[in-house]
Amino acid sequence: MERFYVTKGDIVRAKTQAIVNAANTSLLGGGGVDGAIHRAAGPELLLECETLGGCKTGEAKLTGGYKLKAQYVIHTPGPIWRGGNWGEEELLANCYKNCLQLARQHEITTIAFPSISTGVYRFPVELAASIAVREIVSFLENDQQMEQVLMVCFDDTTYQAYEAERKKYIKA
Ligand code: AR6
Repeated sequence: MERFYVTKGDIVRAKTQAIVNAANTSLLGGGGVDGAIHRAAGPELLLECETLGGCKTGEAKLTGGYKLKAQYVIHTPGPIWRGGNWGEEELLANCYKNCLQLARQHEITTIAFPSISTGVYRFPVELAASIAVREIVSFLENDQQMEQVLMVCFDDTTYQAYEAERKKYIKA
């Protein structure tokens, strides 16, 4: 999986063509990574988001990146963790699938993801990491166009969870 990397840092500084925003269904901004992306992109991002009519959990919508280094932002509302019996795992998998599909439709070749749903939405990080890495690896196995997928983790615990999952896919 030489096209997939796990890194630690702030996603607003990512030099990829697109960055993913762990949004909410209104797409009108919030805290966490969503707040950081809107602050760094500037007010025009919110103006474009206001035209989109929100987004369902697990789906994805694309906007410009404005003042960000990234050309595009792909917004996806992750599921709120409610104990695991409310389709949370499938919804989180859909976030990764739909973001990657949308990226492919727009001929995006480099993309960075934050750890969707594991902040305010309280999705357990190890489980989230196993779902995210499985979906990214499976996408890359069937795609020749994507050159780089980055997971940008904000803290050590998150980084370790995703890196441990990534290592499971490296052939011995
Ligand atoms: N770069 C990378 N990761 C970050 C950054 C950053 N700049 N800032 C935070 N994280 P969260 P969620 C990490 O809460 O759980 C918002 O209000 C953070 O440490 O941002 O999907 C939205 O509007 C955590 O590991 O997203 C929604 O209402 C991960 O990003 C709600 O929060 C996700 O944490 C979405 O909650």
